[in-house]
Amino acid sequence: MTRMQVVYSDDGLLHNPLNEITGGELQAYVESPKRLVSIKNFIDKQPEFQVVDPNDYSLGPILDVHRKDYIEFLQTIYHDWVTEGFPADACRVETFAHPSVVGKIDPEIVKKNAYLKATGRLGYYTCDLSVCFVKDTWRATYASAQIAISAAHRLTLAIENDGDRAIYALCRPPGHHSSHEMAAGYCFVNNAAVVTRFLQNYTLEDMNKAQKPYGFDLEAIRNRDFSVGTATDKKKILIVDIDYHHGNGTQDIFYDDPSVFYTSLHGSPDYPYFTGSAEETGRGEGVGFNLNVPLDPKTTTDEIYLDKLQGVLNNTNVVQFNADIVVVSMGLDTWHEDPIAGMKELKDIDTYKKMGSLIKTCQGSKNRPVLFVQEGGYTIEKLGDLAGSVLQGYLCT
Ligand code: OKS
Ligand code: ZN
Repeated sequence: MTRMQVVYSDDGLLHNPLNEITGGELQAYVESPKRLVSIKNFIDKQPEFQVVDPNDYSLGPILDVHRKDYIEFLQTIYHDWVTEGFPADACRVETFAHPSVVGKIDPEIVKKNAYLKATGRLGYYTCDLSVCFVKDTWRATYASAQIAISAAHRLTLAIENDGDRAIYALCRPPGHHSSHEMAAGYCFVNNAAVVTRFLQNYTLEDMNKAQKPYGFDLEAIRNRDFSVGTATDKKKILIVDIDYHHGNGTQDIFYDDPSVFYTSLHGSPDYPYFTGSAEETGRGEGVGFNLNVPLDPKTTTDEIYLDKLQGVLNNTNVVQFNADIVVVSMGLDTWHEDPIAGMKELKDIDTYKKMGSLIKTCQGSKNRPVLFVQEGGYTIEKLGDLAGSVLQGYLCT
């Protein structure tokens, strides 16, 4: 295999908050549209990548992961915030639904209380000060998810026709911190989780039927019947999260589920602070299907990182799981120069090629389909090179 499709839309650029509160201070919003532009420019110059438009699968696949009231919140909060007289460029949380405040109260009552004010809803559904809504945040979030879903559909088609075995969803905002009813860490909809359920729930026929031309229209979406997958042979999905941060949202969504194996290598201690330890191995039927590898950001070299990644891919439980499809949460913020993250001793661009190569050869198979989903990464000028290296590493192996 020598080429790869890249699903992309300019709608991802529409989410452009001015700033966030980090380290106690107002700073420029790190998860900027420039990230997408940088990767897209790089991809456009490489002949092996073919950029394609997304299609529209409406809210059906998104609602297989996220609660309906949460998705409605994402669609309406900015408007309600502005209507209440708050500033148009800074729709974000200020009061949190901490367990000590709400833990003993019937959740339905808590939600009813939260709904009385926009600030209450922000506290209920969001989790930190990196989350900021602007006028078109929902539009960009919707595009991001549709890009990922479109990539899953294209990959499924290709598998059926003996075509490409990998595809790249070039999307933002990212997703892996977002859970069923929570936005966090620049994430609103968990794209990796949505494609995982889409691949499990939808037959190729379901996907073909659900597919409409992309053209975002909020009212049309509100009035549409949402598709439902009818697959009976639930595929086993391995999620490999190589973003610098722990994907707490993805872990949470699949924590009880033995049909999805979530594994993550991440810097620790660091954001999201409360999750990501090796002791988190799953719950109930999901025990043994969650694997966290926390790494020291100061001492993890290129060599150590690759060794740990290989260890994850060859882990006994992962090998035994024998996934049908691999979803890679591809963050690029492990790079040593990353302004908010970075393994300080991870400095060799070839390491990213080798990551792609390891993902291809994982578990002795060169043929397991792989869906790369873009997550974090903030060294704007370097992002194209980093993303391209992982993908080229995959292609050249
Ligand atoms: C707030 C930082 C919050 C988000 C950091 C993580 C974003 C990311 N000061 N996740 O993968 O890249
Ligand atoms: Zn990250």
